[in-house]
Amino acid sequence: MADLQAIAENIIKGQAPKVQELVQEALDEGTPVREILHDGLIAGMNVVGAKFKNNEFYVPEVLIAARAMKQGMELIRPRLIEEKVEPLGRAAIGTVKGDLHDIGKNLVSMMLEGAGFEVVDLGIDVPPEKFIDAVNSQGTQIICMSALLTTTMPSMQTTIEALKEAGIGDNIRVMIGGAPVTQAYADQIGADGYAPDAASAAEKAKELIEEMKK
Ligand code: B1M
Repeated sequence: MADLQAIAENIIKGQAPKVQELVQEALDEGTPVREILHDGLIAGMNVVGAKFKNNEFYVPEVLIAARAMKQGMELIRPRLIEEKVEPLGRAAIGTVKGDLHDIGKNLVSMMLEGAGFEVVDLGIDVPPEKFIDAVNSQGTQIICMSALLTTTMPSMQTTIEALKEAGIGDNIRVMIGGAPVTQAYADQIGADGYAPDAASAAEKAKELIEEMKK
């Protein structure tokens, strides 16, 4: 019997080689790929997210756990595609135009992936057109914007306006975050969601996807 609990535990410990070994074993034994994903990899990242939120884990532990998850994902990705396993949702993430800070954005991206989202990472200094293009060409459902500078926060509003002008604002959800960003700012510029940290961002994205299904 594949030990999915052990996969989760080794994600939490950030033991990438052990995760790979256990995932491969589970695949060889014919464990359904959905189970490996949900009860192994995602289950582990959920714990990592909770620990990060409670300040039991800091950035390095999350990065190491996320690396272990990514290596496990590499092994199952071809099977997920083959078996047409749908992701929880499709998100595109980027640090907004003029802003080069990407550490927090990368953490959010990893937590979203860990929660079961397909994530397109658009990188840093992302202009509105690139976000629009992600929606049109990748089927993005949630646009995630990060800003670390008070001077680049207005790029979030510009992007929301550009999404509306492109006629796609109603079909997607927009989530924002970053150290200077607040819920009040999100309300002010018409963003659908705000999260103060990477673990909360994954939870908020799940909420937004649920809302969209209603
Ligand atoms: Co810059 N920098 N920086 N910097 N830098 C800050 C942000 C600053 C607060 C430092 C300071 O003055 N005390 C200040 C901003 C002041 C302001 O506007 N309020 C600042 C400045 C001024 C600058 C420059 C202008 C400096 C200069 O050149 N004169 C310049 C700007 C460059 C540019 O972007 N155009 C600059 C450059 C840089 C470096 C390149 C040197 C480097 C970035 C390297 C990189 O990212 N690859 C850097 C760094 C490292 C910082 C500090 C030290 C650390 C930022 C960080 O990574 N934090 C920062 C000071 C500080 O915070 N102590 C500072 C860790 C990270 C995990 O947290 O990004 O907040 P954070 O992400 C969190 C949450 O915010 C949230 O989740 C994450 C994890 O929990 N979150 C989201 C983030 N995005 C989210 C999106 C979501 C939801 C949640 O939904 C989509």
